[in-house]
Amino acid sequence: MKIGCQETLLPGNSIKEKFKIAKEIGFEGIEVIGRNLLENPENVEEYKKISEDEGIKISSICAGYRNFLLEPELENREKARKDIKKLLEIGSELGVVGLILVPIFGRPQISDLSPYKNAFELEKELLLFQLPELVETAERVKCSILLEPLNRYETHFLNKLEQAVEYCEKINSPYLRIMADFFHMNIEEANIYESIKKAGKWISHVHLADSNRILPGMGHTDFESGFKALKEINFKNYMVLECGVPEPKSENFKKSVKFMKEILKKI
Ligand code: LER
Ligand code: MN
Repeated sequence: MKIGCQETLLPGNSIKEKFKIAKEIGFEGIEVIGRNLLENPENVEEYKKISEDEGIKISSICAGYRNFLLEPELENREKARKDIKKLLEIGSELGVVGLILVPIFGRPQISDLSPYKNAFELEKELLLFQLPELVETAERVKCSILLEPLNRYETHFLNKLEQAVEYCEKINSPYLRIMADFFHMNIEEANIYESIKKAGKWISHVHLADSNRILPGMGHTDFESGFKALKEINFKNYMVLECGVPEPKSENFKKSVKFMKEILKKI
């Protein structure tokens, strides 16, 4: 298991400086923000070069597409699919594990057609209808789509790992996977250890934050049982920090990495 960090959390005034600092702290990967790359594709080469020069990999792309797959307007869904495909291509050039995908934030936007079908049932069908086209690109460019369940205050749609598993099983592609976020799991899963074990076959990426969404070790999440489950499913990919970082940042990052490495040694 490799520990990484989202680029936006890192101190430093340039991409190069951020990568240098990340390396110095002891991170093994950096998650980049999709929107920057989508809007400035000329930066892809720069990221690649800096990553090679500084000896630290780009682990993943976080979101970046400008619309959502479950919007009611055809035009907006088409825009979302176009951006997602472009980001998968960028991800492939950068050699990342995958692109994180949230099908929709907030409440349903499409109409409820009860008693025929409610909005949630229609959304499930709408997602399944669009996934094959996206998975085809993911397979071609060899960059996974990483479905991310979020807590109930951020989305009504995918809240638990087992809900994401449903789509992975139906589509059954090595390039449609799940990312498990400790912050969301801490709110939604009854037992993080059991949930990770059950979804194990599909988990390709992890986000890290403690119960209060600051650095692991600064809240009350039980990382030991979660990391143990990840070890038991033979998870070898990145666990990336997505959380607040209290000052002094570099010092607290190091403390948190030490805290996690000690757990990893123990399990
Ligand atoms: C949002 O809370 C989150 O966890 C992000 O990773 C969404 O892409
Ligand atoms: Mn997350």
